[in-house]
Amino acid sequence: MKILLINPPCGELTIGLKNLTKIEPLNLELLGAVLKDRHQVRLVDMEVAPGDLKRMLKDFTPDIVGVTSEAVHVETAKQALRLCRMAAPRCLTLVGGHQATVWPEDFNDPIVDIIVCGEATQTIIEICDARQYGANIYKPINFKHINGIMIRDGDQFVATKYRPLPMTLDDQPMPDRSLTKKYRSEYYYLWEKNVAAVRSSVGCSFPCTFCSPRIYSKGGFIPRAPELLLEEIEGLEEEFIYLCDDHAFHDPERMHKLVDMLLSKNIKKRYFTYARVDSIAANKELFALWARAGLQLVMSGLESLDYETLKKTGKRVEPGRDIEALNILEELGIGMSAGFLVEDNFTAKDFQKIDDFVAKHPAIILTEYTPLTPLPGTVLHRKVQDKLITNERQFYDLQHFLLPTRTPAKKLYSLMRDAYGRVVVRVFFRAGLYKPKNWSWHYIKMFKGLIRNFFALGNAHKKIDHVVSSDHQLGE
Ligand code: B12
Ligand code: SF4
Repeated sequence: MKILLINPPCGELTIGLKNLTKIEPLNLELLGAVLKDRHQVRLVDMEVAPGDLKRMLKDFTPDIVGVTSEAVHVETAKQALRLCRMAAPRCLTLVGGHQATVWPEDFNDPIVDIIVCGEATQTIIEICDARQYGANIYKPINFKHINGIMIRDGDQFVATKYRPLPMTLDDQPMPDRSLTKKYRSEYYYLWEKNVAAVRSSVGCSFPCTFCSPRIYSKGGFIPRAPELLLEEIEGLEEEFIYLCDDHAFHDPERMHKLVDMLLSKNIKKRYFTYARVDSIAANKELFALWARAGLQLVMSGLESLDYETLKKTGKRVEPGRDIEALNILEELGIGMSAGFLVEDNFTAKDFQKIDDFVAKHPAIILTEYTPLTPLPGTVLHRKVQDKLITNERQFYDLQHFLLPTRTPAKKLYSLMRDAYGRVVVRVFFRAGLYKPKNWSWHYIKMFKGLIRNFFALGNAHKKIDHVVSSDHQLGE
């Protein structure tokens, strides 16, 4: 059978990382890896090359099309499926991935045949088998034995039995990176070129109220064995590795084992990972080993400098742990990208406070500013969903204010824009700690992306107001 896997582009009005980073769609490479021996699999990365889908459909008529999803992809994912249906009217359409799992309601649309929830390397095999043996969407009964999916039945979806999450990721194959061969030179993470993504675990058990990954993993932590990770990392051509875990250091012992193996095999790579400040503070020696192995940058959500506000997020970080972590990172020569929540009553003074804090901590190379975003399915979303100003998912990018603000939104966006301007200047002064590799032509792309974000933030209040007022006119 012919199977087409699609990484959709972000919505046009989405801002943020879409303009600054492109990472391989590891999810589709994993699915491709389990299917490639029995089927013809193609992958289109529309995030990198939006026009590739139309080109592909000219000479590849798929039997099954699968699209992945984050919130910001809801509309573009459906649009991609519509294009496929026009070119291949009998194709079976699937949506899977993060958003399809945490908020499948977003895909209740006639263009979607099946919504796939959660980890899917086994589910996709079962769907393809069923389809091969004659199942189609007009006979929904034929897919009903497959757990962990929702099948369209008329104008609603019917969920099959729950498929429990796996206990480990050890049964998953190595991603088939040959599927993205054409795009690999286009992937970059900020100023890093030659980037590969590796997933060493999924999930996190902390109760942060705004966190979407913990909803996906149902508060569980699912690791992959260090031996398998070593094999994967060893086989990568790319030098810079984006560890795309939610909380890789959840189990320090596992990370210890992995770093010991990397060091003893003398594997020379550089790494980015997410890390909680308390796990850095509690595991200085482990981070020292990772620094030796090439860990260069960690992203940590510091969230708020005010302990009471931090407490409300459910993050469960004790006061002072941020400073301990920052001192350790500085000593080890690891940079931090520090995430701060922008509260709806922020003024210039609050941004100044963050700047003053950052000025005292040279390990902070980058600063990310995030309006508190009620991502669908989260505890926060449940609490405030009747106050949301829009359900338009393009804006669910952690850069838009989705709730009414006390400081006028126009002012907040311009404060964020100016704060990002200062981040850019700071990067030049602090790059010494991070030691970026050689200059590369993709810096031009990044520079353009920065400018795009800069203008987009300046206009964000107008764009969101425009969408909200058209929704009202439509009576939504
Ligand atoms: C790597 C990453 C990125 C990369 C892009 C990766 C890519 N190519 O898509 C970068 C850094 C560019 C990025 C950007 C953004 N990201 Co991001 N990102 C991640 C991260 C850390 C890992 C994703 C990943 O590769 N996982 C590994 C794969 C293997 O797992 P998976 O996708 O879940 O796939 C499995 C199943 O879900 C399923 N599956 C997946 N797709 C499909 C499709 C089909 C058809 C089927 C059947 C099954 C299936 O099969 C897979 C194997 O079992 C996640 C965190 C997370 N836990 O997901 C956040 C996350 C997905 N990102 C998020 C956000 C918000 C963003 C941004 C909007 C942030 C911003 N401020 O700009 C931007 C959007 C721009 C973009 N996508 O380009 C949120 C999304 C929340 C939501 N509800 O939508 C997450 C969950 C992080 C968070 N803290 O909330 N991101
Ligand atoms: S620590 Fe990070 S990954 Fe874990 S629940 Fe909180 S925000 Fe989510």
